[in-house]
Amino acid sequence: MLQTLLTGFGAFGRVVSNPTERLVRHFEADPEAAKGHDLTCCVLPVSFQCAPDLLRAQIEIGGRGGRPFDVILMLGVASGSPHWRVERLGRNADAPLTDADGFTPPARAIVADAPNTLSVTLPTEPQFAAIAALGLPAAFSDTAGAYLCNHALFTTLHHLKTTGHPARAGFLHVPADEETFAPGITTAPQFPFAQHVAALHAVLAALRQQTQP
Ligand code: PCA
Repeated sequence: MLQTLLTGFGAFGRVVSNPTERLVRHFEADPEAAKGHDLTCCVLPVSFQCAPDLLRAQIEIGGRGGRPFDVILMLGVASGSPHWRVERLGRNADAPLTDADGFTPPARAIVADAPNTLSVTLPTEPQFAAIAALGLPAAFSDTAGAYLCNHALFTTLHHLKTTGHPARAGFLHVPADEETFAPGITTAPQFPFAQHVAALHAVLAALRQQTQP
């Protein structure tokens, strides 16, 4: 059984209901949903000040019985995306974009004296293939944006690297679903939440095959 940390984000900006929060809650409520994974589920606030600390704390606490995580799969909504985006890189750069706390970070490196990019350590091809096999649009991505998702991804990859923690970490950006925005305010692509659930099922199954400890 893999010890797996599954994270999503809460609401921010025009995203009144983040599908990744609902996905994490959905899988948390049904422990059988992710066969082969002992899931620890965590919904993060869209907060530059809180999210990285919460992630680091959860990684140090570990999964069931304090066992170290084998897999860290982070989810975020890419609200204008027509694809499920399998992220390949975290970038060491913030942009002055305001978070849900009203905080705006300066445009600068996230971690001074760290590399410009860090590669995710979960295998990406099986995630892509799992989503595509459902007939859903999947894409690889070399930028997780310049907002909280990238910030959380980069700080987590950096933390794992500098502490020598064995967990493998990755990030999946999902498109909007029918509840993401208030009605009528956007023409962004939207997919039924049931497809989000199916995609995450498939990705977790693929990761189980690829990452047995
Ligand atoms: N998406 C945002 C932050 C939280 C989320 O779900 C992003 O792509 O950075």
